[in-house]
Amino acid sequence: MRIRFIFSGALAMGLSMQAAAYTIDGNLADWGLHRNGSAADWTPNAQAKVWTVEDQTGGRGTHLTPGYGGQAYDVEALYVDYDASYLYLALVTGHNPLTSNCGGNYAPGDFAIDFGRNGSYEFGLETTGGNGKIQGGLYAVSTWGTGLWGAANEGPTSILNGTLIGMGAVVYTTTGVANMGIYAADQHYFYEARIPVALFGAYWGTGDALDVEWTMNCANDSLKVDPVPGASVPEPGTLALLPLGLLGMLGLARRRRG
Ligand SMILES: [Ca+2]
Ligand SMILES: [Ca+2]
Ligand SMILES: [Ca+2]
Ligand SMILES: [Ca+2]
Repeated sequence: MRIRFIFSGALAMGLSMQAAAYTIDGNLADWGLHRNGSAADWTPNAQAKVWTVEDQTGGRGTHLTPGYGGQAYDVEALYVDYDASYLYLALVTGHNPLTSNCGGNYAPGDFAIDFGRNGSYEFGLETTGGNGKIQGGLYAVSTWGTGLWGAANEGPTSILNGTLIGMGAVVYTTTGVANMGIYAADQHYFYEARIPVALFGAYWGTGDALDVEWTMNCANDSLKVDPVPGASVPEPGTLALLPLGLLGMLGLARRRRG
């Protein structure tokens, strides 16, 4: 009982500093996502640092961007959160992770991470494993796959060559579920992942921005988001607003004096 009490106390004290905690199980309810058949299903908990939604629908011939494939290749939503220990990722897609026809050309890609947002993706998190890569491994990537659409891709596809830095965790679902978002009959699959931020070394926590991107090996559809770790560094938008805010306060003070 005493141990439990101390643990609870530590949890309570740490609550204000605890930015995020997710169970990496492929169930995205802990991100605040729902399956009510409404557009609001995609909106995560307020704590999520950055996220983007691009829910499309249609048959295999339906254009996505840059490629085709309709719901079966639709990358629908990508979410990023982090705390002092981990970078957390969540992905919703219409692409079944078991898709592997044509020698893997249409199989799932890996999570790609670009520090500095300069188009060079330094790190990759291996999603499904295979081809000598360990599922959940974080790689310093020397060669990325590039998909079918050249410069129109938002980013790379799968880790082809790289050095294993350490282990994260990736869980994904292979049974499609319906009733998420307004295209209620469409099937959806989920990826949930975390990476210890210590594995990023000096890249992490310097206020440097990063991109996280995911697509499948054909890159028919992709999504990218831009979190900013080291949030103590104000973004340019915040800085620009500061003088206006100060001017407003000065004006208010003058009026009160007058
Ligand atoms: Ca979860
Ligand atoms: Ca969709
Ligand atoms: Ca999409
Ligand atoms: Ca980079």
